[in-house]
Amino acid sequence: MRMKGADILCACLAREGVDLVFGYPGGAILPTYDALEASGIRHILARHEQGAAHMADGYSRASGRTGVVIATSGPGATNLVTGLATAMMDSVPLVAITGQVASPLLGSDAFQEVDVTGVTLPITKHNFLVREPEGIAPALREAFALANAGRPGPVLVDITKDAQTREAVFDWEGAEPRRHTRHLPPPVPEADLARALALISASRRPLILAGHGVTLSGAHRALLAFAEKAGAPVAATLLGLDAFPPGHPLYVGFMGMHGSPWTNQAIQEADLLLAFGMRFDDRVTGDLKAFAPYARKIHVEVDPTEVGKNVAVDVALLGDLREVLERLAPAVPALDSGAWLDRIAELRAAHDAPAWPPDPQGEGLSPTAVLRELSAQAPGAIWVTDVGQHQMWEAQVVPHGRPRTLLTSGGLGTMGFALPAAIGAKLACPEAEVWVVAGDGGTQMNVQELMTLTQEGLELNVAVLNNSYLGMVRQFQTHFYGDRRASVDLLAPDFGLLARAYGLKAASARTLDEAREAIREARAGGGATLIEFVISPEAGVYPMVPPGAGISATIHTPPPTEAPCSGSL
Ligand SMILES: Cc1ncc(C[n+]2csc(CCOP(=O)(O)OP(=O)(O)O)c2C)c(N)n1
Repeated sequence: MRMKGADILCACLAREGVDLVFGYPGGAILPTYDALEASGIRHILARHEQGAAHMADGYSRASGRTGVVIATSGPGATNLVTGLATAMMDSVPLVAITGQVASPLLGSDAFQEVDVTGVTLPITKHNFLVREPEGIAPALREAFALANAGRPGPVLVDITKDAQTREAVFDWEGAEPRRHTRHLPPPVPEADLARALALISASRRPLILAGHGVTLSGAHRALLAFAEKAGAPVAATLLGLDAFPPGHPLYVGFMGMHGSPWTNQAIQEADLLLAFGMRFDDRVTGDLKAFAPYARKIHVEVDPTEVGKNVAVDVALLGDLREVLERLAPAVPALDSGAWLDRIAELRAAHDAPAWPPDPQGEGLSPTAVLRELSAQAPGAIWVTDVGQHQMWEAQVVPHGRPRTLLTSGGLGTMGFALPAAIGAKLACPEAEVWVVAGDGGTQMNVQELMTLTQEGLELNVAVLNNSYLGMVRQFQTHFYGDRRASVDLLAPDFGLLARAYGLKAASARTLDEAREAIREARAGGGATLIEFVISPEAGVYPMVPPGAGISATIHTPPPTEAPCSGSL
């Protein structure tokens, strides 16, 4: 059947099961927008293409489905860049569709022309420039397959305007994807599994390091079964915090730069690390030379380029984590790890009383007390955090553990991520309670998406932890730049007025009682609420392993020079 390229594109989206896309129109993508209108696919109009990309990302992280974002050529497409890089670093499956100038104009510096495939080459798994309507269905099908094959990630399809308007035969079957199979590792050989099992059987102090791969491969149950059978404790990266039930006796805790000291110490004392779907990011390992000196290492990873990249491993099992764990679990022995679990309990007891992390020093409302209150009132929520101190306090304080309930930009650390990603998450899971946790800095980065939230009638709540600083940067300056505070005093608008201007309800809290009440009222419903929590400006996130240092250099408290409350604006 002959159809316009834009209609072919919409037909492909429908066949891929897409019923919701995010985007922002413009000249070079107008034929597609026109076709979308008639297609029945719901379109969420963001206020900025970066917001649209994070929405598609949040939608994908919350649901496991492929997020789709659409933008026009030139500035529309370049505005996607941060969103694509964010998804790339955290292995989130996205398909981005951009309009391109008409093919006769390509390379002529035409109005709104940018070499988008060139720009996005390093921040996508793959990208396509499509100049013919016949190329749309094969590129789209390939894009969806690639976005999800092996290690997931973003794929971009740039389509010239004339390819969208000209006609071609729509041949879905003939466009079956082929190339993506190259991205799938073959099944893990039995011999490799046997080598891993031999190392596991010989271990007395094993430690599982759970990363984002647990969620991406749907391996939560397989991980629990494996850990319980082996009697192996589990530590989590930031993106692995929702990989394992936090109340479980085998759960050790959050590892890395702001992780719990006993978790980091357990890594140092382990004789075997089982790295499951994590990539030894520098925020997790610190100084590689000092990292886990006594441990043999088994790495289960779907992306071959990650193996041996940062940390040399003894056995690499290349494949889908869930499959590997399901094959390993029946054969794994119950380890004699009782003394090791006692040792971890001892390490924990040294830090865990009365509550960990301790409330930060400084006058005023404590951010960790606010987050404790939030998680007590909203225990089943999806948490979408921005980047900065608040992100780390949230990771330390709020128990996660149900899959896809902590959405955060771990790899790229993108400020401005949380609000749009939460909009995507709420659209993916309309029944879920969704909370944004952001700083005053990050909130101002994509604040315009509050209007998208209101236009779509979404009920989600935004917690702004306002310390009048770019707090995390200020903390680094305190420790590593002699407390010289260059460009971190941040004037914020009146968040209450701003929220109301965007159609939200608003509250401000300076005491814990006010915080409690504001959270209660926000949860009572009747519309989205933005709550500003005016927190102690000087509060720091501790412990902190300095960048590039080993855990012996961990900083537990602010230096004596850190003046209380001097930075209030
Ligand atoms: C887009 C972007 N720009 C800059 C940074 C560097 N950065 C990391 S944390 C941070 C401060 C964040 O301040 P705020 O949003 O107020 O949160 P807080 O740390 O105070 O909780 C900055 C500037 C970043 N991560 N992302």
